[in-house]
Amino acid sequence: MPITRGFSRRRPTPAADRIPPGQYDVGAGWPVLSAEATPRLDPDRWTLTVDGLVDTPRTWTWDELRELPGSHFSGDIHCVTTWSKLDVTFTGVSVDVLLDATGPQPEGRFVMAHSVTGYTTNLPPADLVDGKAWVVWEFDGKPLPRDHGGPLRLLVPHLYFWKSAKWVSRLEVKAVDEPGFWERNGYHDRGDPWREQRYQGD
Ligand SMILES: Nc1nc2c(c(=O)[nH]1)N[C@H]1C(S)=C(S)[C@@H](COP(=O)(O)O)O[C@H]1N2
Ligand SMILES: [Mo]
Repeated sequence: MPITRGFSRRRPTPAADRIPPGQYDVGAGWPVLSAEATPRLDPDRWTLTVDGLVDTPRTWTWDELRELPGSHFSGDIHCVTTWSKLDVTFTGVSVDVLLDATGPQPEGRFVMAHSVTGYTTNLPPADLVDGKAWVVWEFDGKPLPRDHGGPLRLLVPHLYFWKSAKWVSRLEVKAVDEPGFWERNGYHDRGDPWREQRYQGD
């Protein structure tokens, strides 16, 4: 039986439903987007600090970090420059583990993520807890490439990817919200891809 072209509706693939508005599937590639030169960092001298308005500020060495209970994220990431990458897997430690160990105080209603390079991005704790954010050292079962933030990057996959600070070295819990690097340069404070919160005012 002939089927009239354009008449049969293609059922949306599950993948299509996973692309937020204004985004496209970048496929197998993974663009590198860095405002700074890629640093060469030695994991053996790496530390990650959680401080500011917390009961017990802490600094983990690389080995200490790797001994914390690890977990995986499998899912999709979305860059504000309109690419989305589906079905990626990262391995690291949930930010919940780091915050539970340090005890953010009630006045600590904001977090600034700092990279060793000086890059910053601001988030409310609500976007970092309950299994929504990680610090990760592995991508698809291999060490996180340097260009993509190796040895360690923040991963906040439910927000646009600029919130996922590469070469992250510090989570600072703060009382006041201050914009990070891209937020000062016009990007949205929160950056929810499903609401297309790309720029301030969106
Ligand atoms: N330190 C640092 N982290 C960063 C950035 C950056 O320029 N410097 N860019 C952000 C932006 S805009 C995006 S889209 C992602 C890009 O990550 P990728 O290069 O691994 O794709 O990293 C985010 N984290
Ligand atoms: Mo981005």
